[in-house]
Amino acid sequence: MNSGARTIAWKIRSWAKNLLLYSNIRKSEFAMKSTRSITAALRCTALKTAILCAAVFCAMALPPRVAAETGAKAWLRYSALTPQAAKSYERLPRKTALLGDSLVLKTAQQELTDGVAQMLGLTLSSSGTVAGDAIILGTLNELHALSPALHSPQELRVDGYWITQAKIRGSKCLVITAFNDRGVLYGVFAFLTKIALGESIAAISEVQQPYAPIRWVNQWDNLDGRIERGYGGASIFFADGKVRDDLTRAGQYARLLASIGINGCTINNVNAAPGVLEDGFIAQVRRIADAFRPWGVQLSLSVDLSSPEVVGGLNTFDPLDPRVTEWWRNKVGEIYRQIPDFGGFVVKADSEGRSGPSTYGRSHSDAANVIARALKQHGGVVFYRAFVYNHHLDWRNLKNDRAKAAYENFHPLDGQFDDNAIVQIKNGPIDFQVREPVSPLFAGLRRTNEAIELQITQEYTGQQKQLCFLVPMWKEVLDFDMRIDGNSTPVKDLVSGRVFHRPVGGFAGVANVGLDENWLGSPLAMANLYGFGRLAWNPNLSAETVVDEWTRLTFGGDPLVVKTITGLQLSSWHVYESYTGPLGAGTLTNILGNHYDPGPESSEENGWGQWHRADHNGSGMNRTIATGTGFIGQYPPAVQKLYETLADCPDNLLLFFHHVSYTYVLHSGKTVIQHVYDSHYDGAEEAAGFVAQWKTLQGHVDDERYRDILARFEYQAQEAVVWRDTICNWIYRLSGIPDQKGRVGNPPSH
Ligand code: GCV
Repeated sequence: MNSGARTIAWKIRSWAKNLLLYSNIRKSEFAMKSTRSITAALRCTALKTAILCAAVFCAMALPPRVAAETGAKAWLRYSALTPQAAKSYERLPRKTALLGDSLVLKTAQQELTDGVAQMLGLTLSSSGTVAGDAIILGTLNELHALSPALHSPQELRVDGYWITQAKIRGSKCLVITAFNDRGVLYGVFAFLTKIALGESIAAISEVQQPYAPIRWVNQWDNLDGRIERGYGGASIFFADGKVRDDLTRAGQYARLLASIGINGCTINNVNAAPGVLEDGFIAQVRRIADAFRPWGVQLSLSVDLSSPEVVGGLNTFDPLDPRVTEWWRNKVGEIYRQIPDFGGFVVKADSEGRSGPSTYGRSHSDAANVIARALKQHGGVVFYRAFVYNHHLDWRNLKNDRAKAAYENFHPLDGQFDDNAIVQIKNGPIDFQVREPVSPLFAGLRRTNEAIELQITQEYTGQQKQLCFLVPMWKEVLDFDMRIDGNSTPVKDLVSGRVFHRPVGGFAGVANVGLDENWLGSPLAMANLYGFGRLAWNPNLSAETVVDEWTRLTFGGDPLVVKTITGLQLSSWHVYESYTGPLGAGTLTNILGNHYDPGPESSEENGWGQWHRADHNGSGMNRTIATGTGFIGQYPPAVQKLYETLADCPDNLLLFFHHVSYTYVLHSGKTVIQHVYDSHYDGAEEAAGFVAQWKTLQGHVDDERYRDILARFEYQAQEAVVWRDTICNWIYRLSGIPDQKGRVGNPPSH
């Protein structure tokens, strides 16, 4: 086959592949049938010839192609700069000098050498000494030995770095220094990012410090290789009950994480298999830690509280039993012997059927502390999840409220957790819904370390099949001011430990990347992983800055591409919310099933407590102090005031806090029912608009990602209509109030 024929064959294959992708997403009978019939048709020679001719025509009509990309490199593409852009870096020293020989420093040096070679076409030699112009990589301590007069403009904290120009022993040097080796690696990534974004480094002197020490991701991987709420393929760590033989992807993942400042990764599901602590399994896990280590990513494990009994063979797992204390101490000792930089444990207890301290009438702090004490001498931490609630609540009792559970369980224990225990709190009081208020527990712990748990994997927000850029949501949460004692106390300052001067705290993101080449299943969803890392490093960054950086790094700097993709990403949360759960109703999905399709009826008449309380007259949970569940009373007074009255409560959380009639008039001037109708129709229209916007990028984005994303947008547009019609018809049936615009219940005739 000559190259022209190969190109045409490739085009046909990629059309068929695209169709398959579409059918995979939709999984509808229709799409499957079309795929099968098209595949069959392709076997017919006459048709083949016709399609080949059509393909030639189309290929000629198409704009020039951009080089193919799989998305595997994510934001670390290191694309070659144009000669003109590369010119501004021509003064870069051609040599690196490494002050130290740790694994992480060597990784930093290699990354710098690779990045500069790929982007600028320059070869950096390496040297242990500084003689002549050089890029110097090393900690501040090492640097001072070389150049005592050099002082960072700010005192560097753990993981913080300083990039500057300096004259050292008469030579012009570029210095990337930090408090610790990992900080040097972070400095290198930041430096390479500047080159990738075409930023000037001529007079660089920049200090960056992380907002909080804890910047971790959690993976919900099961040992059999499946991932709970994972939408990007099978586990990169486990298969068939064992750690995978090939851990290449684990190392690549650690590199991605390090590039955005993430320093820890919990590798297994919080619904933990006790088997992870069995003798023999630790030796397997050690191989994953080895893959993480060059990138400064600490490995941690989710553990089940019953492990002393199930794995250890004791007849109890009572956290106050001395045999249990001893068991944890020995087990932790064994782990650190094999994994000296082990990070610690994550615990989900007494929640959704997991075992917990309630079995013995003990408290969550008793359970956390027995593990924390075992970890303490090794420098490890335990994350104890506040996601504890009764999923057998009596739905008939209007005073019952799942939202109250985290505060009720943990606020009374404030001050009773050890200093290396961290209470990990989901951003909202329910469960990663498309919109929730912030969890009041953030303000309810003054003498306890906290971390915020954000969900990168889009469980309730479109499962990566639909676009939902979550950074704007996370920004609202992190910036939300709790007004504790009348002072400015935003959530970001509470979780980072700044408000109450806690020794440790920060951010945990549920990531769930998988073996799919592009990690999360969808190229655009990677903006959420990137955004999580960037906000964990600096929650003061704006959503606009984050998405602009991510887009340029992931797709290049074509102005049309940047404008279009940033626009799509920034509008996507609002659009998704408008057709899946406006006015704070929560994601009105099938909560007993896939958490994806519309299923408003599944929320009611069961004990899970994700109730919306919609009936014939109105909708919403009454959580007021005056007449409702009293949930609002868990907030500090200024926040109570914001939500307690209908007059003050913002429209976008109205149904979370209040039960109102369908004819209640919102601040916007619309009735609740008309808002619900309009919001769904507007949202579906905007989702359809995503397709048209994306199509303007044909030829500006490589074909692979262009087609993949186009198929996803086309699918999303259809799903938005399904959501719109399901929810609007459901609420119309309930309320009997027609849509003023005559759309609901009257589909346009074809
Ligand atoms: C890992 C929700 C999810 C579960 C998840 C749980 C949790 O209920 O649907 O899949 O379990 O949260 O965060 O523990």
